[in-house]
Amino acid sequence: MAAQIIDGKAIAAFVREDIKTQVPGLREKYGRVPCLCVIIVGENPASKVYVRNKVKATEEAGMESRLLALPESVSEEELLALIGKLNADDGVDGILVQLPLPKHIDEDKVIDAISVDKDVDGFHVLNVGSLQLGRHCIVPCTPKGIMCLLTSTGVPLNGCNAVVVGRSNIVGKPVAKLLLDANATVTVAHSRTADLGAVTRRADVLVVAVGRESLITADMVKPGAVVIDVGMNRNAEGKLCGDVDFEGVKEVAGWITPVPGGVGPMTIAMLLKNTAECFENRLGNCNDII
Ligand code: BQF
Repeated sequence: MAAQIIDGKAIAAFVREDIKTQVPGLREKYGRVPCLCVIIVGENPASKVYVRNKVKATEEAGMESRLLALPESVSEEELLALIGKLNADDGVDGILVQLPLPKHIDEDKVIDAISVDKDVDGFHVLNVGSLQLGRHCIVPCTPKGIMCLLTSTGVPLNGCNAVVVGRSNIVGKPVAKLLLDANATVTVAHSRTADLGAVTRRADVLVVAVGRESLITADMVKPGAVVIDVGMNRNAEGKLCGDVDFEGVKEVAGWITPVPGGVGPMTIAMLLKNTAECFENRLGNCNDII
């Protein structure tokens, strides 16, 4: 029997609608709506699309967005100075620097310059540390969206074998921690894993975030498994595709996310959630002092 398709686009639309209904209440309570500031450096076409998606979603939810587009030639000092200004701006609740940055700019330095309470991406070293320690933190958007998609299937994570393929700081490592928190037995596989198929075939839940087209084929998937495809690749025909051979794997898996329309839309929806969360964290605390 063919897999059920996890409709990330529909679930994301539901989350976005839910946030939209909450925004008037926030305006009532705090006198303004959450404000997300998105910084893009240079002309990377994919980054431009992602940034446009983020700004559009923010505004459709009734929140404020500010887009700051800087030339490729901007210096690290100038970028850090801008972030310093936004940190000090009480009207800004979330700051997002679209990655990747040009090679002459140190990404770690830039991310850690963002005030931790405005770090909507959850990439700041203190957010990463807090996530690993199980403390309160902003959870990175893509891992948070993946957990939301897994919950939507109703498949229990408690005691399951979860395999994460990919060990990036943005997806692999944080999603492994979230799965561990959900009581899955977690294996992290990567480019040096010996016999990847033998590892992935044991997975009840398989999350693939590598960036290689058709890395995961039907023979590598356990019948009935939940397969989450985080890949964003362009194939030979220029079409968007994931890391999973969707046509083959959907005949074996129990559940599968498509690309596009799977994890991607959830990343955007979770960004809106994180923006509202940063807003409430900041303004809620501020009211306590007054
Ligand atoms: C969809 C991203 C790799 C590297 C850096 C919807 C997005 C993508 C796809 C999107 C992504 C991927 C983003 C779909 C933001 C997700 O309909 O399938 C939305 O905008 N994303 C990013 O900001 O940086 C990335 C992937």
